[in-house]
Amino acid sequence: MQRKHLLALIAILLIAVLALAACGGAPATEAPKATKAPAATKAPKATEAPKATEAPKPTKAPKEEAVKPADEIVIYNWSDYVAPEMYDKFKEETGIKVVEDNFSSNEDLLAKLQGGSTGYALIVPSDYTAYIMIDQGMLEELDHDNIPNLKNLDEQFTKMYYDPGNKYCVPYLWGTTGIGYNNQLLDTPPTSWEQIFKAQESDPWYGRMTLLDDVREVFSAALIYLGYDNNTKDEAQLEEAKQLIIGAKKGVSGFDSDTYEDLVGSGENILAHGWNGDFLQANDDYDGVIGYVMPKEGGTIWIDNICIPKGVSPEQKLAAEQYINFLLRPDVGAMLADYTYYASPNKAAIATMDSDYTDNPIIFPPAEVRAKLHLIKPLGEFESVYQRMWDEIKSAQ
Ligand code: SPD
Repeated sequence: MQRKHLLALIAILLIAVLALAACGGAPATEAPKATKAPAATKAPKATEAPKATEAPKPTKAPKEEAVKPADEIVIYNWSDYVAPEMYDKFKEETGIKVVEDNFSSNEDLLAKLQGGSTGYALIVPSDYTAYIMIDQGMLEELDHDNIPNLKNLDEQFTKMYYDPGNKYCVPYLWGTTGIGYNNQLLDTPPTSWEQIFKAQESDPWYGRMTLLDDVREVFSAALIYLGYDNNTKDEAQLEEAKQLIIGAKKGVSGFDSDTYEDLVGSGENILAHGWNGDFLQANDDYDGVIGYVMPKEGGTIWIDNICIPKGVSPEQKLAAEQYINFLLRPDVGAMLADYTYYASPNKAAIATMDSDYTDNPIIFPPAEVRAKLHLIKPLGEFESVYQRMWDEIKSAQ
């Protein structure tokens, strides 16, 4: 090949190599793949919330502020139904002051509560009234964790028909209703309701006796005397009892549930329809001149209960439960029973008491007397018939 042809061939080859280099193909200059998005612009998955707005993980609920007991509560109670030092003792031990207000009958208590807010943290209804209140949703449920001394109750008081299991109430004291008399002014104790309902002007007690100011108690005495059920719904029987009571009014100085025992003790009166413990208690002031009998026809037996009305604040409820627990202590239960002379449902308290109390047949009636005692029962709508007749008795001349 001629030298000029060789040079031309080299020149062509050189141009071809340069042209190929200009069209790419070498790895060092590889362009980024078009489908590969840069990490920085990667879109978040649709279900993945951006970190900044992510909801906080649920943490433990904040601890509930512990309820502190109220520093003062008001109890609505029967009169002379507490040992006065009990309130002082409770205040010393807990700092909680108990203030007492009084009622004279279950009907007054019920009406007051039905009338609306009262400010009471504790009330003391009898069995049949506790039943009505529970039935009408008027009571708070008790927190048994705050009342460990419930274990001191005699078992029978945990099974009462009106509140099995003590869900709402705790039995406070129990007793009977009969006749008290002044043993200095009467040679022989009364034996029958007849002496009240059929008193003659010639009887020394005529005009010197009282009947309880209590519709169901007075009707019970009259119905039992007549030989009827003291919870009768028979209007003819009730009418007969009503006439009997109206007929007795002339010989009765009044209807009284608060001072009758003092009137007998002082000698102003000779007889009174009343509650066993009230007469025994008054004897401490009147040198034992008051006797008490259960008439041969029988009488009533009742259980009073301590309960918390609906609508109290959590602080008041706790203070009230602490008071109930205090009451159920053996020493405090004994103090209550010893002062009031009523029968205690607190077995642990009774175990600490002496035989003056435990063997007293007026406080704990023997079987033959128990057999003649009747509970007052709730009567539902029919209660209004008793109330109407009671109003007629009160207004009769
Ligand atoms: N002084 C206290 C009297 C308590 C009487 N409560 C009982 C009433 C039953 N009907």
